[in-house]
Amino acid sequence: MGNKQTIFTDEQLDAYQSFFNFRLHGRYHELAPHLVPMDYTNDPDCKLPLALIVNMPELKENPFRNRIVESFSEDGMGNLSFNEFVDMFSVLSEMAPRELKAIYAFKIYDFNVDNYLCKEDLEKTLNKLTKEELTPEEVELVCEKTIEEADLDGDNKLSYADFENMISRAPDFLR
Ligand SMILES: [Ca+2]
Ligand SMILES: [Ca+2]
Repeated sequence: MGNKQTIFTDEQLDAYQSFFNFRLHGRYHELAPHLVPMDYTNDPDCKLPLALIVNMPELKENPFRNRIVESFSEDGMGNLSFNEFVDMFSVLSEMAPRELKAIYAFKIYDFNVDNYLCKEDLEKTLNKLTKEELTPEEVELVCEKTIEEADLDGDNKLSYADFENMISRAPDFLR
């Protein structure tokens, strides 16, 4: 339909994407020149370990750096192929759609990877966000309140649907 509101034309977006990938390939290669080939035309089977990636300047200061990398890693260990590396930077970029950011925020906060945010997940999240400035009692209280308000189906944990509903009411949350 004719209601697509984009700032860029498709051609501009493609060009942007190619340039973005090209630059990222440079970054990826730079992290481990002995592991990463320059030529990616045949999609080489190559992965970089989490320890190298979390030290990149974009992630280094981020309290969720390990969880971010793990969330994009198909093997769950935090090793990233070049495609996963591109996906990660796409979601972290300002241009990423809100919906995509929400999906990955949920994955990142789901520390025990059971597809729900339980009280323990939220406590870990909050401790990281507040750099442990709150007392354990305060953290517990905030997490209990959050679940109480966002848990639509009453199972005492947040499914993605609960989470989505919660952030739609608090638009600043994803920042
Ligand atoms: Ca969980
Ligand atoms: Ca629920």
